Amino acid sequence: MVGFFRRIRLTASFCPISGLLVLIFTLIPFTSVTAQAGPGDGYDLWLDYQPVSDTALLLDYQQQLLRIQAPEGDGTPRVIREELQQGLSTMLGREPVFETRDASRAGLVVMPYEALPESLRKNIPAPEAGIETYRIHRVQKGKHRPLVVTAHGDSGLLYGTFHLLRLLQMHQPLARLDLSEAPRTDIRMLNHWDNLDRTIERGYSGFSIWNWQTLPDYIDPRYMDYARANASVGINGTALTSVNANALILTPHYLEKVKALADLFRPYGLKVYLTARFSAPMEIGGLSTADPLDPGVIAWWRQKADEIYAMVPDFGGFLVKANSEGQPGPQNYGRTHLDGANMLADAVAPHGGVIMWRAFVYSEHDPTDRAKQAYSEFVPYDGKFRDNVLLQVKNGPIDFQPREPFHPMFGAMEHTPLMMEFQITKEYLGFATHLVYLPKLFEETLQSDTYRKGKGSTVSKVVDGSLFGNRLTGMAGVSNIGTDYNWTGHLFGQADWYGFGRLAWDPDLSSETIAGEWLRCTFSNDPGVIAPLKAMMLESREAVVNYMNPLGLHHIFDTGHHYGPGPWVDNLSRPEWNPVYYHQADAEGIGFDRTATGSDALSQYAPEVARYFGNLETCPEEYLLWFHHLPWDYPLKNGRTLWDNLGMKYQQGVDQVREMILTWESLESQIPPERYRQVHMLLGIQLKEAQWWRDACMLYFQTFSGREFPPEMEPPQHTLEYYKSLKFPYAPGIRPRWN
Ligand code: GCW
Repeated sequence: MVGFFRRIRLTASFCPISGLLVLIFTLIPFTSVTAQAGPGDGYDLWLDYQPVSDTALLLDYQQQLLRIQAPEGDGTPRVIREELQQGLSTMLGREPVFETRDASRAGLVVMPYEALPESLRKNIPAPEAGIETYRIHRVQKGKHRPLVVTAHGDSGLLYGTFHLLRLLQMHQPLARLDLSEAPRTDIRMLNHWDNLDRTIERGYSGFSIWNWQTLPDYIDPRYMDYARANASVGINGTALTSVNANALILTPHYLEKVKALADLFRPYGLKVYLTARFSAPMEIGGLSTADPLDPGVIAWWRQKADEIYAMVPDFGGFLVKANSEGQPGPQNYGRTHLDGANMLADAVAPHGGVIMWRAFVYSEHDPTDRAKQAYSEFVPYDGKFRDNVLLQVKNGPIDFQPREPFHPMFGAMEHTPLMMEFQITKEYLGFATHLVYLPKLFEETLQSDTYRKGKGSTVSKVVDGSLFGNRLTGMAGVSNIGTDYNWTGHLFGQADWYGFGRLAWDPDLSSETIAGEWLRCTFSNDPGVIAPLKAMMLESREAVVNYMNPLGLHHIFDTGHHYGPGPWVDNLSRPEWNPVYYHQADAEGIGFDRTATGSDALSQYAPEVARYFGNLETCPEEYLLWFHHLPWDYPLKNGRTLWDNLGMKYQQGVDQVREMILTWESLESQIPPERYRQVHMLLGIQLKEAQWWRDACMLYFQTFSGREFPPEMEPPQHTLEYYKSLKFPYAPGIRPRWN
């Protein structure tokens, strides 16, 4: 709300009389709607623009930045001016003045490159081509030496403005600034798994922020703050609805609401996308088939696309989950994924739209290793998709586990743009209750080497299109946002949203850099706060791997809700839904053999990668049980048995959470009390759940290994029967019904 309310408060300072009235109005929402609002509540995300405390720096900023020349007019120019006013007045303690007449007095110039006066332009290198690129340059020559933010398009100016504000939040000097930025991917988007009844599949921070009931007439201020937050990290797309799609979103009644959101988001450079239910022509169109080769179906989708584009001219396109986990798709009619994707692509092509076709498919009728199925299904179609189709591929071959090797499709489809899909919401990482800094996980995937064009063929280069010269590129993140006051439930979950955006912009950014930025913008510039918190965040990902799925274990979660351990579950209808399918524990040992003696999933990687993971000498221990089935007494690098190491890893995860708690407690005096208490309580839950994971998994695996726990491990707190008896029918995030 701050974006909205702060703007109102700022207006007050210009006119004392209206100021009084405004004050009355602002008090109402603060006391009624937002009863818990206050310092440290987290609503402002990384945009809370703390006053600059360093006096010398403050003076410098005030001298340079309080007279501004900025574009006039509505839309993005208005957003830019508002953001500058909000950010600068709060950080610098004084209202900036927008120069409309004498631009030569402006210390800060935010203008399109083409509109800069010649005297400035000759001293500033042009930004790279593109409407989203920008340059921030402090002019060094001539009488007038402003700081200039310039771009070829509105979006670039907006992104440059946010970048400048971030630099100020991070207390960076301005004197010699010269930086040039261009996004490395075209589509940088959030995927909301939000249902029309406002529940969120795998959502752990409240309900959907889209209030479909009151749209299009009631505009929640959150919508704008959502768009601002996304724009501030360069996110330029949002798929509003779940991939387990409901066809109703494509009816006129809902499209009016979609249009309202699209109109609001446009000035922030944020495009709207929708999920397309493949059977929509039957469910809302009255057709008797949804066969993608049927002329009536083809015409229906074309007409539907025309209808949407008439309302939302910059509509992004459709995101599709087809023939996956019970969703309808072209295979229901004996057609292929290729037929389905291309048919939809033709419908949106005349309007410049794209189709993001998800590669998350595995079949209950296919007895081969689930990890192999998407590759087998899609790779043969390489080069056959229309130009406006992207395949959206999850980071790993199973499903958003705490650790997976990169998906073998990355690098295997030279002629098809592959879009990365990360999960920002923590379905398999402790929900919104656990502090797990995800950019560390994202970075691990992006920096993995596919070896498809020799050493250095990283996944990041597949995603940004540079490895094969793909024209269209993108990255999607499954959103962790809901109606919780601080958006993400856990304050540190905001770092995952932030970090996703930053990595979509530049897939080679380091997770450490991102953590530093987020901490400075969210907490403080005090190195005594940043250093310990950054270390804690960077360590947190390995901690969750250790206490949930160490040494390459995966998918041993309790079923359905995926809350807590369930390695014993073996009674689900589909074999690959059962955790026992993934760990394969028996009296001899544990692990999934994906080498040539097993499922041979390794053969889907480049030979160098296959050899690396396949050879026990070189396979990193983090991936051991992902690729190999090994005896309990197999010696690991430290000379101890696999069994002992398993217990030691689980214990290490628990100890790491204890360390995180100590770190947090050591900073109590430097963190706003509300924020301190909230994170502290959540860390307490994380510790309990880490112990639960350790005890439940080790007791269960002991029934196979028959060995004593290693001395390093604390004894379990309960029996295996106790852990097995735990049931959580109301754990959050499960879809109300499968469509
Ligand atoms: O991770 C699994 C989830 C499903 C999800 C599916 C998918 C939207 O358990 O809830 O459905 O993946 O990605 O399609």
